[in-house]
Amino acid sequence: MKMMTNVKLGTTTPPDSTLSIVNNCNSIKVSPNYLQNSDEISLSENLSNISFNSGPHTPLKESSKSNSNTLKVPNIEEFKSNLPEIKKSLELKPDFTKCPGLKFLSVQRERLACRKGGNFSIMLAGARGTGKTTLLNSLFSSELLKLDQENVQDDNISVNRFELKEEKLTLNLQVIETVNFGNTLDNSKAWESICKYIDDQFLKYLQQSQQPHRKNLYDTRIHCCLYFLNPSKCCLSELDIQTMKNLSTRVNLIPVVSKSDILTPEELKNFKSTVKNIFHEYDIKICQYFSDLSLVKFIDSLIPFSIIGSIDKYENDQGEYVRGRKYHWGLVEIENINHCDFSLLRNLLISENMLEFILSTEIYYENFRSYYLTGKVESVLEGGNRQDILKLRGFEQLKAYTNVETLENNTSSLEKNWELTLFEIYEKKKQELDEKWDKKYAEKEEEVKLKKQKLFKLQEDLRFDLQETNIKRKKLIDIVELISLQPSESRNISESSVLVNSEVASSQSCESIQKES
Ligand SMILES: Nc1nc2c(ncn2[C@@H]2O[C@H](COP(=O)(O)OP(=O)(O)O)[C@@H](O)[C@H]2O)c(=O)[nH]1
Ligand SMILES: [Mg+2]
Repeated sequence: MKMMTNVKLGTTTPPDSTLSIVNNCNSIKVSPNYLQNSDEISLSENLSNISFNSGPHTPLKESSKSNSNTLKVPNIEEFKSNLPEIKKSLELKPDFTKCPGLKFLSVQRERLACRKGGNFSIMLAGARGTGKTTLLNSLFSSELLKLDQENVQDDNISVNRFELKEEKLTLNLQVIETVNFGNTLDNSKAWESICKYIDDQFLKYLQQSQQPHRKNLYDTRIHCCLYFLNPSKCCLSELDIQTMKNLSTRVNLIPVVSKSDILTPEELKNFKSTVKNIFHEYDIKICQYFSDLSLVKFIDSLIPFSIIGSIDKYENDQGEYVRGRKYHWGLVEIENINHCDFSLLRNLLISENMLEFILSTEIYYENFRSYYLTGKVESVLEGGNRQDILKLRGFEQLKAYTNVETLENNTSSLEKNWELTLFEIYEKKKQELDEKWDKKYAEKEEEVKLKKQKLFKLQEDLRFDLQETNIKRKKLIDIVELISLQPSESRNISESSVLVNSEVASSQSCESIQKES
């Protein structure tokens, strides 16, 4: 089911603005808690708009939340008639008699931007349970993702896409979250999968832009990566340093200390200074391609941002309903800059500098593109040739690159032909060998068969001899018995004659056996 929910952003957005969220993968449930300050909730399902009015704006006591949020559906005609009349502003129309109207360029640009909408991709990198999903939900004050919901793609990366609407502007938000980062026994290469994912998005864009039709480029390049540092360790691991170093060369990196409410102010201060020192020591650059240098300095002074995430609202000492985390010792307000840097981060990312992130990504992309294409040239050309081509500029370089591509194609077709020939040779040799072995096998089999037959025959003869010998033996025993019954003199003569006969018989049988074998 495709569901669209209009949610008023409360404290961060202008009073009359609304934010609609369409999630193509999952339907979003917005808890009534988040809507306490909303004057209006409108739900549209299957493109038919139904509007609900929750009555006048009154802060709700916690105990009465569920009862007071029952929604009443008014008559639609009555509702339409009560809508304020939209007056077209005459002020916006340029008076060309007085000036060329250049000042209206920004208005035109705004209209164009609204029509086109925008894409923003944010990556949340860090170990499981560091509060990535909670921070995302807090940034947009809505339960965009459930805490246990993971739309995992390959390499343990979860990707979710949302369509956010605020007034006339549509923002296509892509959220990439690492799922099992650093959870294996050997984490030395864990950073590679994240960096590969970023490079893959650049490559996808590059390949699309090389196609003849580039009207509908699908841009999944990542504009910002929030790296979540584990607050319980209060120090950086080798993996953290390696990952951030590699990320900083590919994307606008912002390190954050999540769940900073579990640290004392002293611990947080020390952790921040440790991180700053490490960034300095390893020369890890933050948002290095921002055009506004004062902004870079500002971010540098704040990193790592201390973050507390929550979408629940509680009443504070002043009687206001604020987002925060409630403990037995008190309330932590996530939007209070004395408690954490959440508001500063949200302003930086969404409200004030989203365009800086998007524009600077073009430079990261350009670096990737140049590195990738240069690598391609290098892999084809050798030594001296390569140097010459890389020194060329403009059209000459394009021409040379085209030649390289042709060369590459030729090389690959040559390789293909060569592969085919090799395969044919291999197949032929294989067939020859098979035939040779079959012949040999048949010969050997015949030999063995003959030998077997001979052995059977020999066995048969031996058996026959044995039978003969047994018969002779029996006869001899009978003779011996007969002799033993005769008087002693005649017995001596007949015994000796029997012995002579038996010796002759046994020697004859031995000879016959030897002959046979
Ligand atoms: N104390 C505290 N807990 C938090 C904070 N943010 C998230 N959590 C809790 O940490 C747990 C993991 O959060 P989750 O957003 O799912 O982390 P993920 O795995 O990095 O996406 C959940 O129980 C959250 O309620 C925070 O700022 N402070
Ligand atoms: Mg998560």
